Amino acid sequence: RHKFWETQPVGQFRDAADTSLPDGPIEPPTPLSEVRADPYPLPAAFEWLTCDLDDDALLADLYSLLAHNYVEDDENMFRFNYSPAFLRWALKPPSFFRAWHIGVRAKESKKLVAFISGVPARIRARDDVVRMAEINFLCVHKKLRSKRLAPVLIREVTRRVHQENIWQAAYTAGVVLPTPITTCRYWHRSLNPKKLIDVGFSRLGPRMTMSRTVRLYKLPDAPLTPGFRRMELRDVAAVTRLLRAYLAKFVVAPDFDEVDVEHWLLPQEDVVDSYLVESPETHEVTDFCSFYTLPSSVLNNANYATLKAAYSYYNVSTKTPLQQLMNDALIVAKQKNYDVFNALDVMENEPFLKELKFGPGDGQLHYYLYNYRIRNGIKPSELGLVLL
Ligand code: NHW
Ligand code: EN5
Repeated sequence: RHKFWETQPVGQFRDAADTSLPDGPIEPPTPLSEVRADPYPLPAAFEWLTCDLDDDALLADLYSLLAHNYVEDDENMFRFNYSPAFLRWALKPPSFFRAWHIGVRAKESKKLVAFISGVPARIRARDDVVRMAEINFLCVHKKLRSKRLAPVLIREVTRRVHQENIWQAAYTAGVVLPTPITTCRYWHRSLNPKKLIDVGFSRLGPRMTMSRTVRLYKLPDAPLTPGFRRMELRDVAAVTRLLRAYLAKFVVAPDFDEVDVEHWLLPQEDVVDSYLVESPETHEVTDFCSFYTLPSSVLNNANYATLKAAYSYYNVSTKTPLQQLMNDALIVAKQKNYDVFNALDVMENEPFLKELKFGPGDGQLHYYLYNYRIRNGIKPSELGLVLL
């Protein structure tokens, strides 16, 4: 069934019943001298290209490959449209490796036709903090699909990760592979219901009129919580403390330090937004919420070309109830003209999703670890990791 995945150190469907297998690495590291020294062979017309994302022309080529060939929903109505600034942010975190930004181009035309990337991360699984690669943006041009290029890209990124003495990875996919550690559902909160209905993202409910629907999703003009404000550079230490304490509750979560928090959570226009609650009395930072910006192209619609979507990222509440905090996140997203606010049922999200008028989407997101077994998997509520 899975000619490629059967050969890889991942949980195999056939081992699911075996309770003797322990949590942790599936196979041990090999000496670095035994890591294959040269790139895997590509079909003759193609060549590897290590991408320099500081090069605006190369970044534009990557943006365009993904904008035309990356992930679509099951009915091919929408396609993710990661912006160039977002890609630079996602792929250049602290201590990133340029060798993990891997393109494939046509030798003759020099056109970029495929891509895969990794970035380094420390991820904790139970008590074990593991150096991993987060793998993302695997893409093969539509005209080159089903030719077994994806396994070559995956083997090549694996080789380059091994060269850095890293032996585990985390990744997500909308498709089922061997074997998810957990399966999450996307939830959607309409901010601009009329547009969402016009483009086919959502439907008018039974016995609902457009004006009743617009009223249903109405939000206040400004955040309600006193002391709610945008995160700034001076907040990095406080946010790191809040986030580390919170993420400790989950079975699988990133191990963020201040350097990571500055990169992943300091606001960047149209890339990542973070807000916090600073107590008006004590000036203590007590709560935090964040979302990232990932528009989707609207395919085949006469009136609209893109949907502006916010995706819930990391949220921490210690004083302000999480539901109230997320309501303020919806309000600022609405102020900033987002059409929809999306979230997964990870961490403690489930209760507020229902209360704040999110509805379940038709998409799922499966989470995977490479060369790391977690017996029986975990529940979405035990997962403290959000990948982009
Ligand atoms: S998930 C988004 C993936 N990208 C897209 O869906 C974009 C649109 N689709 C495409 O570009 C986020 C192509 O359809 C792709 C497959 C390239 C997906 N993950 O070349 P073939 C990520 O980026 C397996 C893993 O003929 P294709 C995460 C498939 O099961 N494997 O197919 C990426 C089959 O293997 P099997 C996937 O349609 C994580 C084989 O590929 C997959 O032309 C990567 C068929 O290949 C997917 N999303 O190209 C793994 N989709 O065994 C990282 C298909 O079943 C692992 N396949 O026969 C860790 C590595 C690092 C380790 C470090 C220690
Ligand atoms: C790697 N980082 O399917 C990610 N999106 O529900 C790669 N559905 O937008 C893997 N089909 O339900 C990504 N509207 C896997 C996800 C791929 C994209 C995807 C889904 C997630 C999605 C929308 C549109 C469906 C269009 C037809 C959807 C319903 C919204 C409605 C709003 C009002 C309340 C009820 C729900």
